[in-house]
Amino acid sequence: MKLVYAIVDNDDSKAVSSVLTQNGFSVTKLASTGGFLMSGNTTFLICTDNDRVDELIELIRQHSRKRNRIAPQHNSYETRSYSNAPSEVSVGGATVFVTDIERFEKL
Ligand code: 2BA
Repeated sequence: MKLVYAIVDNDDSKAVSSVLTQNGFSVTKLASTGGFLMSGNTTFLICTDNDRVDELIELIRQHSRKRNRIAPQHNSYETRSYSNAPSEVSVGGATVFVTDIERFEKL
């Protein structure tokens, strides 16, 4: 079994949640915050059989859009520099981590 973590934009969270549930995946949603933009995103935890991981990732890919967001201004203490200019970063579709599950139990 695998545990998949998928970080998606909040605006895609409902669509991702619906399609995964409709396709028989069990899903836990966590409210999370990106360390760079410091804005909310959604982290999905999905435990599934090895042979469904590719299908799962494809469903997430199809329902997670790439977006441009304005990054906050960052101070650099090392160089004592400060940027006033807002800059854009590309966010998503989704950031996905796949990990092994050593043991899975429902008690
Ligand atoms: P954030 O940390 O808020 O990052 C939002 C976007 O800002 C990133 O999009 C990336 O384009 C940019 N970015 C992030 N860190 C940066 C940095 N140090 N310098 C310049 N630009 C930076 P994505 O890569 O699509 O990531 C979306 C969200 O997924 C992230 O939100 C974070 O919550 C999560 N994430 C991405 N990569 C991760 C990783 N290696 N480990 C843990 N979480 C990750």
